[in-house]
Amino acid sequence: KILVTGALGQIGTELVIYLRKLYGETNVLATDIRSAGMNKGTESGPFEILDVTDGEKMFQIAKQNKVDAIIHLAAMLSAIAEQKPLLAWHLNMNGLINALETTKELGIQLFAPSSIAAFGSTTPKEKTPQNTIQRPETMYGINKVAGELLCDYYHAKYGVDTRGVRFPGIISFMTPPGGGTTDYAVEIYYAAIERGRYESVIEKGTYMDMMYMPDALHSIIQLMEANPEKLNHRNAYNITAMSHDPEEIATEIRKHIPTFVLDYKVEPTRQVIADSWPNSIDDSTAREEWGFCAKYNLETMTLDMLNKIGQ
Ligand code: VAH
Repeated sequence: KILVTGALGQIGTELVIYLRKLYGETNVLATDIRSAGMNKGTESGPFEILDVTDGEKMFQIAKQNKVDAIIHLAAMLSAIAEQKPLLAWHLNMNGLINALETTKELGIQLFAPSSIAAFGSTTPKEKTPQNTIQRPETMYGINKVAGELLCDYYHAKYGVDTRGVRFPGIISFMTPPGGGTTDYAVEIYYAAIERGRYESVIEKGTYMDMMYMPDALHSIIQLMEANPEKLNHRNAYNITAMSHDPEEIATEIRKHIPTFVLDYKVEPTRQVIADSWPNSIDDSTAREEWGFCAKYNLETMTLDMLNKIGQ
């Protein structure tokens, strides 16, 4: 039985649907800080209100439901975290330490994602290595590096089976992203369908790693089911599918909507964050240790995004 925190978020919404198809509806307990309401995907199957900063409640829910693994997605993303850094620290770090303590007490598995945000301006920007300098300049990035270190610490000191990936920007159509710096790459597709034009908050020539949601969902399961003996890195693996700037996404969209217009209205706070992240990361370690391999590229992702949003 799997407990998902942040189940109403961009990844959580689709992960719950995916997990319920794989493992059965009653084996996936969706939780979030607010009620599901008619949120897609969670209307059928177990749901509980959980504020991940309440460690006692998290432990009780996991224990009562005899959970075997926690997939911890509840967090505050990079752009909002820069507006509310203390709240970000409280949610991102206390939420994670509660998940670590619960999985330690119950002897169960933990998936806790990191991000390309865990790298900073002094990190090599091209083909960023698995092992390299990590001095992020954002509160979210600091949370992610601290999180990686905490997850490795709980594995080394208590034997907790902690695993994680450094997610790139994730593109999807079901639930809008919540305040990330890569959100522009989701918004551009909605804008292309709804208005035929988009004003990008991220500057031309700003490259960031991206991944289509189906590849992200598959990477979580693939890592959680991987042979632990092969995992030499655990927290957290570089994974990516593509690296593009706004112009390249627009060019691909124009193959389907020739009149699409891309303008720029750069938001300095988000641009500063995007500039501090890698241009492209090297995911050869994930490929070697647990067979990660993204299926979607810009062409196939764009085709699917436009079709699904169009519907
Ligand atoms: C964000 N979507 O922008 C998240 C992610 C790599 C980006 O961490 O904060």
